[in-house]
This record gives sequence, C-alpha cells and structure tokens, in this order.
Amino acid sequence: RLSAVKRALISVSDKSRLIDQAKALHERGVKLVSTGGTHKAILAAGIPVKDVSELTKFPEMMDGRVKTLHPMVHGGLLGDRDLESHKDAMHTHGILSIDLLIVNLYPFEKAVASGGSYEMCVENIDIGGPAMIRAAAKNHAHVAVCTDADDVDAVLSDMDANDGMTTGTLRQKLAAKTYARSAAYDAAIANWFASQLSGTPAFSAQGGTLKQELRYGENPHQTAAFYTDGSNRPGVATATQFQGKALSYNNINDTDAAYELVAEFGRADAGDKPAVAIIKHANPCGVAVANSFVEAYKNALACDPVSAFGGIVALNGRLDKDTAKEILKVFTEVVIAPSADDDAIALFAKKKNLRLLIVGDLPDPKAPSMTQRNVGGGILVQDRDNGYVADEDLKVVTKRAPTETEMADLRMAWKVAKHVKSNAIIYVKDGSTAGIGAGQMSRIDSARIAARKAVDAQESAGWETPHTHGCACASDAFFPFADGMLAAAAAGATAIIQPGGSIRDDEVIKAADENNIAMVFTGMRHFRH
Ligand code: 93A
Repeated sequence: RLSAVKRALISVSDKSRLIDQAKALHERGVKLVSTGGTHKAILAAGIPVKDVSELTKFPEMMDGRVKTLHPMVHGGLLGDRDLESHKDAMHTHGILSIDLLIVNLYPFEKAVASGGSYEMCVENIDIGGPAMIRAAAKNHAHVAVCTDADDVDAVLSDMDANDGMTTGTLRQKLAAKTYARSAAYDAAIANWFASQLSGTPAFSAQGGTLKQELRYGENPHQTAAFYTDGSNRPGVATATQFQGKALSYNNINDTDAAYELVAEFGRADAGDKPAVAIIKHANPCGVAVANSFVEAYKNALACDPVSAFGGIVALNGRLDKDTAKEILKVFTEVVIAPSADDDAIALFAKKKNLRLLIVGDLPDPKAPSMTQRNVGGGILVQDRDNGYVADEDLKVVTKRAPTETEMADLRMAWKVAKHVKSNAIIYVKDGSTAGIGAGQMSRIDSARIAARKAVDAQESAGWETPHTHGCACASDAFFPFADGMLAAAAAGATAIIQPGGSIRDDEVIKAADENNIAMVFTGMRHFRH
C-alpha cells in the first residue's frame, strides 16, 4: 500500500550524509522538521526546515534530554490515518502527521568502545530517539522510518519509483530493521551496565542489524544471515566488498579468522612488517611476516600450498599489484586488507569470482569485546581472547635461553597459536610458519601433523630439509607429558614457547634440557575451540 511523504522529521547524531539527503527530500517537496543540532546544520546549508520546538511549543531542555518527547511529535508519528477517532484527535490538538522519520541514535556503542567515562556513556543513552523510531515503526502502515543513511537512500528510490510515495513493503522492512536496531541498542546498554556492576559479561538478547541474507549456513540445508552488532569494530562486518560473488557463511567465518590473525602483527603502513595469513576452515594453513607483501604471501603459501587452494588471504596493510598477481596464481575465495592500490584492484577485476574486501582499518587485538555461542538450552558468554604476553612476562625455564632469532620466531609462533584451534602446535622459521597442527584431540598428534606438513612442504618445494629444522615451536597450552615436546624436538625445533603450569612441568623441562632446547613459559593459555 502506498503512503505519501509530505512531512519528515529528521534527528540525527551522525550527520555525515544529512545535507545531501535533506536536500533530496526538499527537492521532492517534503516539508522538513528537525531537532536542535540537525536543524542548525540543515538551515546552514540553506534548506528550509522547521525546528521541532515550533511544533511542540516547548524549548529543548535539560541539555537536549527532552526535545522530542511530546504528544505533538508522538501523535504525529503514531496517529492512524485510517481511523476517524485518531484523525479527530489530531485535528482537535493541531497535531501534524509525520510521514517519514529519519533518526540515528546517540552513539552509545561508540562511547563504550572508545573507553568513554561512566558519565559519558550514560549521557550517550538515547531516550527520545528510540521512542520515536519505535513509535514510527509501530505505525508502519503509514510511516516510513530510517535508522541509518542507507535506509534514506532506499526511501528516496522508493519515492521516485512511486510518484513520491513509499510502498508498504519497504515500510514493513524498515520497521523490522528498526526493532532489531532498538533491541541491539538496549542490549549494548544492558551489557555495559552489567559489566560495570560485576566485571563479568552479561547476556541480553542480541539484536543486531541485518547486513546480509545468506544463501545458506555452514551447509546448504541450514538457513543463515549476517548481522552487524553496532560496535563498528573494524572487521569483516564493516568491510566494503569491491567485487566477486556474495560472501557465504563459511567465507565470512574464515575471513574473520584471517583478518583477526593478521591484525596481531600490527599495521604495515604504520611501521610494522607486512604480514600475510592464509586460512582454510577457520585455521591458518600459512602465515608469514616479511619485508614485502609479495614475499610474505609466497612464504605463507609455501607452508601448505595444497591446503591454500580455495583459501582466504588476509594482509595487514595495503594490497599492491605484485602481491595481487601472486595471489591470482592460486584459486582463492576472498582477499581482505585494510586498503588496496588501484592497479591491484584492476588486476582482480578480471577474476570475477574472487571477492576483495577492504576494511579501511585493522582490528585492535587488545580491544575488549565479547563472544557468544549456543549450547543445548543455553548461551555461553565470555570476554574475547584479547590476552597479550609481553616480553617481560616470558620466563626462560631451561638452561639455555633462546637466541634473538629464536625469540623472534617464538613471538610469532605464539601470536599464530592464539588463532589456531586447539590443540595447536605451530612451527615457525625465519618469520614463516613451517608447519601448523590444528584441532587435534591430543597435543602429540598436533605436533606430528605439523611436522608432516613441513615435510610435505619440503617435498613440494624441493628444499633440502624441511623448514622445521632449527625452528621455534609454540603450543597453545602446556604439554601434559614430555612426549609432545619431544615430538617437536624430533621435528627439529630448537626453541619452544608454551604456557607452562602442568604438574609434569619438571619432566618437560628436564627433557628439553637434555635436548638442548630453549624453552619459555608465557603463563597464559590460548585455547580456541
Ligand atoms: O536526549 S534524548 O534522549 N531526548 C530526546 O527527546 C531526543 N530526541 C531526539 N535524545 C533525543 N534525540 C536524539 O538526538 C536523536 O536520536 C539523535 O541522535 C539526536 C539528534 O540531536 P541534534 O539534532 O540536536 O543533533
């Protein structure tokens, strides 16, 4: 059912697209009403707009806490245009109908994410905004409600296609999105409050905003969708897709694993070394840090070229043409990076199926956040693993201390270990993974698999020895027995990094000393399941 758009109320915190959109509405003959700051901005751009105070006959007060909470506003949003009694009420009280509402809320999630003070976070709890969007969404039979700038684009195209009116289908879609946004907003507030009180993460029904309907889930018989959580944390959910087919559920999951891993190595454009990770089934099959991206990519690929087929590639800096050329030699599903050179983008454009995701920024591995997973009849909630081991936290437990070269590889292996499913054993030599053993039920199996991978890599590249000879080894959790450590030693590891803390630590240390292995304890575990 079509509904005319004669009057729009605009009240937005994020004003980045305000002027263009206000102008577009004005050009379509829509009368504009607006709140304090938004009103000022529209007026300054020379577009006619009324202040909401003219409607309410009340000034904005209490530092803006009360600006739209008034029957003149809520009556205009909620009045059912089909009901005589509602029309009478509007007429009697001089309430003007509002056909389009454009609101984006006080940035509460951003205030929390940026480490704002308690008072600042509280002040960023929007009251009038959620009240208005919920009212307008309830009355979606007549009113269209936009909770972000993309929605306004959708309304404008809808109006252009329908003689200045909006369609019922679009209004209903926008209403659904509105309640999801309002639920996510309140969930963020509830979680923040709970964490202030107890320091433990609280669960409250996550809303989220639908970003993408997915063709299917992990398997074709499962339905799936992708939501943003409102945090704006840089990552796969905030990325811009330059080309390629729509991402699948597994693509998104793997791309996330790839990008979070590569972020451990800092920003290449801020002085850190270029790092590349290649991911398959949420585990890395090769990671390398080098002096250039092309070198890092080649080294990462060499670790396990067989598994890299159909993989996801992540970079911690700007994708260049040389690297893009190398990546194109291997069938790759997704490439994700903070940015990309134009000639790299142009090169990829020839491979229609390859997806290129540009994020703009890297996630901060140390940033606090939460993770959730469903279990039978319940939900497990925890802080995300933002644990970090500084050099001064490392304890050398063997007679021999690691050399500087070994130490550099140990640090790298430990970073990778955090992103490999448990039990995780990682061998690193000269800034490149030499073998990765992931997701085994016994640690010794992971150590053996990682060694086997290194031999496979040796055979496929024609090296004289596998790169595990003289390598560093990381174990995501302690060795319960000496056998896992000895398997690493047998593969050629000369230095080991592990949390320590087993009742048999003495046995493990003794066996390390007997094999002239340098071992350091982190005191921190990185299980990942
Ligand atoms: O402080 S509020 O909760 N009280 C209100 O009555 C109210 N009405 C709109 N915040 C309120 N808003 C919010 O103000 C909107 O959701 C929007 O985020 C912001 C726009 O303010 P301004 O136009 O003054 O920049």
